[in-house]
Amino acid sequence: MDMQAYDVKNKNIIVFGLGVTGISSVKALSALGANVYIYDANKNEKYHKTIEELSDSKVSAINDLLDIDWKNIDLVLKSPGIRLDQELIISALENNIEVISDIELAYRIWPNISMIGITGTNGKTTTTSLVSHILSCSGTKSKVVGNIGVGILDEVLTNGLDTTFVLEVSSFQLASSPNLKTKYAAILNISPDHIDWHGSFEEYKKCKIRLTSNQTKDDVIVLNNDDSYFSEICENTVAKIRRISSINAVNEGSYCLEDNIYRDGQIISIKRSDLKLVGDHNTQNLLFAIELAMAFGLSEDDIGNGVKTFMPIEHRIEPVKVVNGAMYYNDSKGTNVDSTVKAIGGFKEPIILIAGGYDKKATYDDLFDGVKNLKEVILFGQTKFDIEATAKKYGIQTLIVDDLEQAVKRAYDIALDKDVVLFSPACASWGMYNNFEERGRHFKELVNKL
Ligand code: UMA
Repeated sequence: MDMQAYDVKNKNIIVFGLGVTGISSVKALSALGANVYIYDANKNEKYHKTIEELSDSKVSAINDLLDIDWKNIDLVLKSPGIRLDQELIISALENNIEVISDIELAYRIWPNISMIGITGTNGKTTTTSLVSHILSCSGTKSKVVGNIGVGILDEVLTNGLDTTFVLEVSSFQLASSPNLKTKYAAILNISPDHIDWHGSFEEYKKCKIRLTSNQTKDDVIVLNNDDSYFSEICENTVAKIRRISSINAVNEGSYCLEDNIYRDGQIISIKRSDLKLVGDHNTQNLLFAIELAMAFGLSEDDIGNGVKTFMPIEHRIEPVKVVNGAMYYNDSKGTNVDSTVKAIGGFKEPIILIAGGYDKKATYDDLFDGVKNLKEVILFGQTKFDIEATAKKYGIQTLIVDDLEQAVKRAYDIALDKDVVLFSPACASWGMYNNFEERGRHFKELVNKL
């Protein structure tokens, strides 16, 4: 059943949360003629600055929840991180006002939008970037959106409906996306994550599976044959199932044996080694990208060109090398605490973190608070003692060294199979290097010599 396009013109919409999602949504909705009301629980300096920047748009800020006249509100658009038990959401539901995600709203406004949806516990960002890159290489206008850090609404407005949006979608976003449907979708894998937010693994899993539950038999879902929840997802979809495996031969899908890739039992011209990213998980990401791109209608040659030219972004969680089973990553662009927090958050494996650098008088609690997989933090540079003192408060093991060379040597000495060695300094490079690029290149040189 085709959905009727939803017109937001003159609708009164509350945008709850003013981060990446909120800002993109406010810009787009006011451009589309909606009356936008902004609410954010944290009215800090950044909030006031953003409100000021948005003051040209048709928006008003809500200072107190009691000021909301629910009779006049048509919709609440919720930022993904916000939990469903927040007072504003409860009040909205009591007043029979729907609370949805920005992605759901994009789908309602533009039901015929060309979208490829990708979810899963791990590998979303790489697969999303790879698919978009393959599409672009083949001459298809394409843009990454969603959990990859890009609010969808403003992107659709600025890029237009001749674009294919490759959507990285999180469980938080799916929790508030009851009707969302993409013609092509992939669920990469499911393992326990964000249980605190969802309340249970069952809920989390249900949200992930939702990416395919609205699909019809004309749509395509790519699934991981090696994943524990493969059968359960199959039971919950009517879409055409394509599968991938990095372990076994599969029919109706793609698999990889050594360097060869087979699709529907036939060897194809794309090789595993055409992709410059290492690791088993990236073999799966590659197979997913191939299946999605094929379903989308691209040729093997076009896909092969895209795969060969896909470059991990230099210095941003850039895979460098596997040494004795441990994976080394260069995240020299992690020049502040937040950026390093994000890099750490990207791994479930035990992490040996190399950090430290120029002193910007930051506080380091966020690096360690609630983090359970830091095996050791190796520190150098001006900030080494400050970071060490903070790590100690959280019971995390540290070691101080003189420079990056010693740090890499120490990491090499203690790293075990499947560990991650992450160089993400949380500080600027100044004082020891001219810039983060030079620092990152030095790290890679040292690792490549191991
Ligand atoms: N806020 C409230 N009340 C609350 C909680 C938050 O008012 O109870 C306000 C905060 O003050 C803040 C805003 O809401 O101003 C933040 O909203 P948000 O946490 O949803 O963050 P955004 O900046 O909008 O970023 C979100 C995603 N963040 C989360 O899901 C936590 C980004 O994914 C995503 O890239 C972006 O939307 C665009 O889609 C990040 C993430 O960590 C990378 N995702 C998780 C993951 O990948 O594991 C799911």
